[in-house]
Amino acid sequence: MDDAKLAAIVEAVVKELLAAGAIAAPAGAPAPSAVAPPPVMSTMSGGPALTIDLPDPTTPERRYAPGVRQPADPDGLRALIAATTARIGVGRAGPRYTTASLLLFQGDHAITQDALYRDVDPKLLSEMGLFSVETRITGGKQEYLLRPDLGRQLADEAKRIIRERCAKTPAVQLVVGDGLSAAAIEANLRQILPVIKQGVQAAGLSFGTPFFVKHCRVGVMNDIGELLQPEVLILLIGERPGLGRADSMSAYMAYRPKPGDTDADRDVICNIFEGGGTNPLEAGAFVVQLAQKMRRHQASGVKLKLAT
Ligand code: B12
Repeated sequence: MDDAKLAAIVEAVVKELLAAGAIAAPAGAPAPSAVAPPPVMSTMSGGPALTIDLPDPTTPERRYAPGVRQPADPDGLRALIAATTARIGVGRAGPRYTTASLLLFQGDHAITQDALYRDVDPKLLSEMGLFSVETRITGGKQEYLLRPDLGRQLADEAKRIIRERCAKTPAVQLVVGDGLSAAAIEANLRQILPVIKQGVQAAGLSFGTPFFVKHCRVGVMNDIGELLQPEVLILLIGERPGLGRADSMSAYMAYRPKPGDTDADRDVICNIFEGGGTNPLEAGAFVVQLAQKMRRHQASGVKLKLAT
């Protein structure tokens, strides 16, 4: 592009910005010829004006609205979008995301981060009758994310408390861990815990003293197994949140877990959440069934698969 063309473009842009009041005119400069109407402003408590010119992108109608301009096959596009929760058909502005699509992504990412960095509400834990212990993580969530190995081991103090407060050698021991989503525990625990407890007791099995582990990873099951020696150990834990989906919980289960066990010795019932996943009430019943199956075959994980 030659210099004259470039200068003309710069001049036009500056003129537009001056007209909109976005930049101040240099001293002595002539006033802009045409003054554009100001954008719609909403002022919060006398603070700086904030321009909102987009509808909320998080509503279900907006979230799944096709963003492609003039699609060749509009019905086909709608059918594709309806077939998945993945972000497809969102359209683009040149080579970039549209602003609405970018805002939606950032909003969903914020939900994910909140679920991960927040602690489970202590009121919920006391309502469910759970006392709380911690793993070897001492440096908060940041260390939890960086050191999964420490999240797989109970702190010495936790071991002492568990020994003191829990019944030993129960048929079924239930433990709840925050894992990667506090929101998942808060969304599902009230429903699933009573179903599991009643199901275990109705089957005539002893139900150990349930408790909560903060900064918890799945591997902590081995330490708990060594301490309490349950036949079946159930760990309800928050799954890694997806974008905008933070309420999904898993039940990891093992038969007579002990130090050295791996995920090959465990089973998982995953995607426990209302509205699209396994409903927590149904999941609770399924967990009890699986616990009975583990006891019957005296095995879990790959060994259980081979035995059935
Ligand atoms: C992250 C993840 C992984 C990671 C785990 C690494 C890590 N350090 O986090 C990797 C990529 C290694 C992985 C591998 C596998 N995974 Co995976 N994984 C997940 C995911 C996305 C999140 C799990 C999570 O949030 N855990 C909670 C946190 C707090 O636990 P954690 O202690 O940090 O991490 C442990 C668990 O994630 C566990 N784990 C991960 N996957 C699996 C699968 C099984 C069967 C078991 C017992 C344990 C297990 O391994 C980690 C180390 O102990 C889930 C999806 C979901 N919706 O849950 C699938 C999921 C659990 N995985 C699944 C599967 C099938 C597998 C594989 C068997 C795939 C394969 N064919 O190889 C392997 C098994 C690996 C193993 N550990 O033995 C399925 C389980 C389905 C089922 N009901 O059996 C899920 C639900 C995905 C799906 N929808 O299909 N996985």
